[in-house]
Amino acid sequence: MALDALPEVVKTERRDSVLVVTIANPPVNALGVDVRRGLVAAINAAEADGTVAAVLIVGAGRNFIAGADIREFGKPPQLPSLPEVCQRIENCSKPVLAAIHGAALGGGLEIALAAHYRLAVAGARLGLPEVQLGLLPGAGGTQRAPRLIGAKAALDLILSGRHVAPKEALALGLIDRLGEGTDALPEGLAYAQELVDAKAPVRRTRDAAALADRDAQRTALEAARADTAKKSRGLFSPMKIVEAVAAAIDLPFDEGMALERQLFLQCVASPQRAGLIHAFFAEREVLKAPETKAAKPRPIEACGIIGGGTMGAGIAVAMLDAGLPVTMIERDEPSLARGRAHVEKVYDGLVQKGRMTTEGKASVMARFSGATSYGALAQADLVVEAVFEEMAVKKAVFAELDRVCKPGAVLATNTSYLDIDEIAAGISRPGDVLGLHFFSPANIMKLLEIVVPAQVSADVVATGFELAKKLKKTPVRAGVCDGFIGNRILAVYRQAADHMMEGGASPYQIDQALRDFGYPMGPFQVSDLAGGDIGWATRKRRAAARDPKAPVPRYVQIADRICERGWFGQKTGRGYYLYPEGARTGTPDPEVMAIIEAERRRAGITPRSFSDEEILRRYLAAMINEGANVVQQRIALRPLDVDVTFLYGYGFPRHRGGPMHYADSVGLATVLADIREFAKEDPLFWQPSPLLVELVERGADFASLNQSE
Ligand code: T1G
Ligand code: NAD
Repeated sequence: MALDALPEVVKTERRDSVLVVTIANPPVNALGVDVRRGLVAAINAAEADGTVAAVLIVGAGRNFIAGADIREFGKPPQLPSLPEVCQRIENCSKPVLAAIHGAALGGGLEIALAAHYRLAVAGARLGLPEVQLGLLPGAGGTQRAPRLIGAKAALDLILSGRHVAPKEALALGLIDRLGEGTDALPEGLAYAQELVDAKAPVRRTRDAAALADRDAQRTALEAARADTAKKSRGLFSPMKIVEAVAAAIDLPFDEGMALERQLFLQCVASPQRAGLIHAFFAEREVLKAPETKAAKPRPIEACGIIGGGTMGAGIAVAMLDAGLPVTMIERDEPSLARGRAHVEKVYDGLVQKGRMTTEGKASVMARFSGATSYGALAQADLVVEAVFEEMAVKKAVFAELDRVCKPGAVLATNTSYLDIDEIAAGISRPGDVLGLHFFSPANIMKLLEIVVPAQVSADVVATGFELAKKLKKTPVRAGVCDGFIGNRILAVYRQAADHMMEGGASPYQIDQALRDFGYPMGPFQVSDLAGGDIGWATRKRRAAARDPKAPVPRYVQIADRICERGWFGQKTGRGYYLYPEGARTGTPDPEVMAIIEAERRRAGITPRSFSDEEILRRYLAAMINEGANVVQQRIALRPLDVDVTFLYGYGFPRHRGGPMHYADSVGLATVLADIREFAKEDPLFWQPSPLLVELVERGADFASLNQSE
């Protein structure tokens, strides 16, 4: 392929005797088939042109190359493959230099490793993050990186997927030179000319000798193997990575490459790859809400928080961590002092751990102020209310905010369940009211539900998304209903768990089944962590609001019996589990089992056994079914919004992609059949979602509803 016939995404230009090859495939120069073909053609052309002495590869735009085109996975492969492209570069008879700026990740770093010389400028990020997609570096990364930097460093890079900055890359031996400036092209040209003037030889990474001391390399490998066995918790690709690097130590290069290919294709075929790649794209798609496309966010320079309790303090820390000034309002001085203490406690903890200096803490706390009079919020751009979960208290707070806040201020509530339309309707500027539902601990949990009331202006919603970006949160747009997306669905699958517990399964078996599925904790452990009293308050509120004419759903009273004893979980030393001396991991409690057996007798239930498999089917069917209702009622825009909510807010195992993606992987017809089976014993609880029924009838899946509007 002549240079003038190259695909648009690869451009070439001569600079004296250097052929500059520029990858220009926005947005991140992913190595799609055209880029691969263009790269091979460019190397062929350089090889054939006697006046070319060296080749310089650079990326256009913000990045060098962000890797293989992830969208191509799962589709029929197109040649040349990336390993072949890398082989072509490495086999070039003229020095090839890669000059890196921005991201050189995955296949992007593998291209650079196949080159003979590497330079990086300030701000570059180098890494092999394939493990985060359920994959392994499949274009020589597991064979070339160890030869260049040794097995230990290579395994750390590939198993963690972390990005390294240029200085560390130089120290590791990943690159040969640090660019002085930030523009890779002139830095690369200067280095290439230097190589030409010095008649520098080609230097194939396949021949690098960092693995020479085989024993030391094997020791590092065995340590990584043991560590991976302990830490990979059911993940497929980590152990494949260890096997591939073992080949780099034990096998000749080409045999190692062949084994890498086999292991790579096994990872591609694994459902975990599909789940992790779905999560990768879903967490980017959630940012694309109608309002963020339609409107510009309002400025956010100064923030206010009403309430300095568990959530108010956590939200204040999240804002302070983002560099924002925060004013906290509390009812009275003692409460304000408590609120400030909650905030300071977080930073004191960091200072104690040596992760912050006292000066650092002082400069952060300098942006924190507190008051008991709302007047202090007159200049706030955005205020988040986090007071008691009572409508009257919240309405009183919003009346105050309406009185004192400047025009254009965004007035947000952190309510978990209350009707935000009702709160908005109570003030003169309902268009400025938004739900910002943080999760506890608010300075840690990544999820932020952006709850959109009926009267809100689009730029207010866009401001919520902008705040999420500043706070490094993952925002999900949610409609107004009882519990929005997450807590609404949680309430349903928690009931399914309670039904199984009353029906004969122990809470400890249920928790174990969910941990085996990949959750860090089961539902009863989560209840003990969050505090049983919160759920109890919600159940009481719901019972009081229940429509007496509506059919009475099955109600399991076990949790109430436990809460009546004041056993709220970790904070009271016992809940479903016992937590001797403040232990974080609980032990099963025979007294709880006694309560459960008593409740079964009271409810006239003869307990039966549940297999782990059935526990999972019921628990996930309840989650998926209510997820479908939430999508159908447009509380969630798409199934992927439900997935991201559960990945970032409820511990759903990332490699399974989220409940709706998981449902597609199981088959919606199977899920529906299960629900219809379960409905035979409890038709009131197990009502198939009309959306689920419709999709099964149409032979469609949830993924078909994820296309951007
Ligand atoms: N392929 C396809 N699309 C990609 C992509 C990729 N590799 N990387 C990013 N995008 C899209 C992304 O979906 C978004 O699209 C847009 O680019 C901007 O991304 C054989 C097997 C590079 C650090 O894992 O980490 O190589 O939403 O919003 O915050 O060994 O993107 O605009 O439509 O994230 O500036 C390994 C993945 C691949 C790196 C930039 N590479 N990317 O972050 O922008 S596997 C990775 C990132 C591989 C080989 C193997 C980040 C970034 P849209 P963005 P950003
Ligand atoms: P909390 O009881 O820990 O704190 C509430 C704080 O509000 C108290 O410090 C109280 O003094 C203060 N307050 C009450 N009335 C006030 C007023 N009129 N003016 C100023 N301050 C006032 O409660 P929390 O757990 O932080 O919950 C706060 C809100 O966040 C609730 O709406 C809750 O539903 C919601 N929420 C809680 C969680 C959670 O896990 N705790 C998670 C998400 C959302």
